[in-house]
This record gives sequence, structure tokens and C-alpha cells, in this order.
Amino acid sequence: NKFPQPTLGSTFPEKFVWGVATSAFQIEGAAFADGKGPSIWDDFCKQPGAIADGSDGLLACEHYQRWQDDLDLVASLGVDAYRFSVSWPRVRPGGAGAWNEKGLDFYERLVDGLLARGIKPYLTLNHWDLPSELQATGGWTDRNTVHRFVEYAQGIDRRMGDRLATITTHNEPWVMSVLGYEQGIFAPGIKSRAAAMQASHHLMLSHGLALQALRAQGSKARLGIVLNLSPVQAATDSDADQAQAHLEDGKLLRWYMDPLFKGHYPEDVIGHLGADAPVLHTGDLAAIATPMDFMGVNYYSRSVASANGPWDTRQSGHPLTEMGWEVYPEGLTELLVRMHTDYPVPPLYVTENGGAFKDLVQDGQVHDADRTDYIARHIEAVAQAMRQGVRMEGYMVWSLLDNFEWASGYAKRFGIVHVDYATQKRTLKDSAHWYSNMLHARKGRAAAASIPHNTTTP
Ligand code: PNW
Repeated sequence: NKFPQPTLGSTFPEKFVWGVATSAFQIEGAAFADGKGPSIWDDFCKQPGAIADGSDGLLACEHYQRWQDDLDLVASLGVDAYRFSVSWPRVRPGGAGAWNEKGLDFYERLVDGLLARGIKPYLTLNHWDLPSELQATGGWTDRNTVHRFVEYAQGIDRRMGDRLATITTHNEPWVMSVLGYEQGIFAPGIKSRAAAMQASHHLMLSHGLALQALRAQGSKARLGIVLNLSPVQAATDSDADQAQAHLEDGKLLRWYMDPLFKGHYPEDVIGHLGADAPVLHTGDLAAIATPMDFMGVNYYSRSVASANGPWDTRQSGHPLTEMGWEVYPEGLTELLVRMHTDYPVPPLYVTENGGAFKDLVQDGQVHDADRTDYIARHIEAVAQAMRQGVRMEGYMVWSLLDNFEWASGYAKRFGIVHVDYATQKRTLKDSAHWYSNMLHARKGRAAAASIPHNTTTP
């Protein structure tokens, strides 16, 4: 094997969960099949200029049709877990009223298909594809959406919660609110900071209320949320850059971690927001702080703060991915240790980590040494955090497949499995072979270790 093997043996316990991740809108396609309603991402793709290559999610990876083959692929990798999301408008078009049995059946078959292959299902309820009809009344800025989300969570749990390892309420509330409602570069394409902060509050409130509702109905799944986090470092040690870094850390990390674990929003950020701060009702903060069973972190890079406006990653000296994001594995160790030090966190997962790189397609093989190097170094960064006492339960690569990379369309490829969109042919990249070799070697060691010493093997 030509790739470096992380030192898995000593640091990662046998029960550590290795996985791959996807999301519904990015892979399923079948945008209007079997009664699915439109989502805000179906709508956003139609806005001129919204998606870099003018593409949409109508076909994507055709996973809705190809799910059995895709699950075979997941199984062949030797992973323990598969993280996927449910499309809310596929199971309950419009977000309220009647449920769509065909949509529910799809995810139930998917969950059963995973279990049949010995893979743990990690289900995310909201990976951004809100039913369009709920956007008509303001989407996440409307408190009504909070209650519709709780019903959605209850419906999924009633139908398949007994077979799920975990339920994640939301994927990346910062991205949904800031990129969707403040910067307007993601669906629903709104540009208002006040709207973004109200949306963010309702996402967090609906997370807490959903946890309470699922516990009340006796959910068997472990419950949590997934945040996109980065350590925020100051560009220089000037007072102005340090202050900027503190504020940006407040908006990205403390804005979510403080209410989840300390029961309040950070005062400095509230002050900074002024009239754009969200409206809270009595009891909201207590609901958000409902204890979780696990928490997921999506880590791609660090963030560098400068008082002179956006910092250009090209001056970092570190390699950049095709997204322009710095390859900075040390930041993952720093982040995990900080979360563990500053907050009473439950067991943590890295629920997404990976990169968009240029793949070299040659003679039926796909060479992506940069991606293998990226993943290997970040796994080592997780090991470093664990050696410093952080309770880690799993690591998942983003992503299983090349897929619809949101505003970047299909041009940016994060998969460890290559997708030829013309034929929908899947080809394991070198990084997938590397990951899989590592996981199979580990399974081999575990099997060998479990043979009692006093038995002779034939
Ligand atoms: C995450 N940012 O999105 C999502 O969970 C995935 O669906 C996505 O494909 C993946 O990361 C790669 O982009 C992010 O600008 C999008 O900081 C943007 C940011 C972070 C995460």
C-alpha cells in the first residue's frame, strides 16, 4: 500500500465509528418523483446566476434510483456508519398536512438496507432542503416553521427511529442562516442580517424542542446537532485583529455553543448585532439547552480574522483546495480541544471532513493523492485531540460520492468515489481504496484480537 497508514491501533478504540457522509439534495435527484414537493434549493437553482455552472438537483447522482448499488458501495468500503439526510418535502410535501408514504418508504428501505449490510444509520433531518411552501411565510424566520419541524422530527422517529443509531436535527445552522439569509449565496437567497439571526434562533429553538418531543415519545435513537466550526485565528497580534478574531469566533462558534451548553447567547455578539439581534420568547433558551447525546462537528479549514476586511487564503503558504480553503489539519485538533475545554460537551464526532481536489482520471483509475493526504492528516489530527483527552466517537468523510456542491454545482468534487455524470458510473478513487484498506486492516486486527488464546484455529 503506497499511502501512509495513520497509527490507528493505539489511539482509536475498536468501537470508534468510521463513516462516510452525503445529503439528500446533493445526491438523490428525482426532484419531483413519487409525490416529492419542491424545496427551497429546487427554487434557488432557478435563480439566474445562483449556481456557478447553472446546474440543479433534478438528477444529481440519481441515488433515489441507484440506492441499492450505492449501499453496496458503502458496504464494500468497510465503514461502520453511513450519514445521510432525509428530504423533508419528499416525506411531507409542503411541510404540513398529509405525509407522503412513498417518500417515507424510500428512507425506511434505505435504513433497512443499511442494517442488512451491517452499517449504522446516522440520519440528519434538516440538511437545508426546506419545503418551498414554508418559505412563502418566511421560512426559518417564521416561528411557525419551528413547530412544523418538530412534527417532521416526530414523524420520522415514529416511522424508523427504532432502527437509527442517531438523529441529527440540523446540519450547520450557521451556513443555513448566514449564507442563506444574510449573504444570500445559498437558498433562500435573502440578504438581511436581522432575518439571518432570527432564522438562526428558530433553527436552534426547533432543535431543542425536537429533542424534547422525541424523548417524550420514547425515541430509541441518540440525539444531537451538527455544527460547522473552525478555530478563528487573528491575522496578526495587533489589538484590532485580535478583537476581530474574538468577534468572529463569537458569531461562528460561541453563538451556537453558548446557548447549547451555557443557556445564553454571547453578550458581545448580541451587543454587536444591536437591532438585528433575534427576538426571544420566555423559555426559548432553556429549550435550546436541552442535553444532547452526541454532537457532530464539520471541519474543513481554519478561519483567519483581519480588521482590514476578508483575509486572502492565498497568502497563508498552506496548500489550498479547489474551494480556496486552506489545508490546515492542526486547526481540527485545536478546535476539538477547545470545545472540550470550554464546554461540557457530549461525545463528539467529526461528521464531515474532506476536500475538493483535482482528480486525475486515467485508465479507469482516479488518482487523488491530495485528498488521501488531506484525510490522513485530519485523522491524525483527531488522534491528537483524543490523546489530549477529547471524547471522540467517530469520524466521517465528506463525501461518499462526487455530488451537487450547492452554489458551486457539479464542478467541485468532494467524493472519495468518482461519479461520471454522463453515465452515472461510480469509480472508487485512490482515496477510497486507501480509506477502505485502512478499515479492512482494522477489522482484520479486531477479529484476530477476539480469538481466545486457548483455542486453536483450523
Ligand atoms: C458543508 N463555508 O457545507 C455541507 O454540510 C455539505 O453539504 C457541503 O457539501 C460541504 O460542507 C462542502 O462544502 C459548507 O463557507 C458550506 O464555511 C460552506 C461552508 C462550510 C460548510
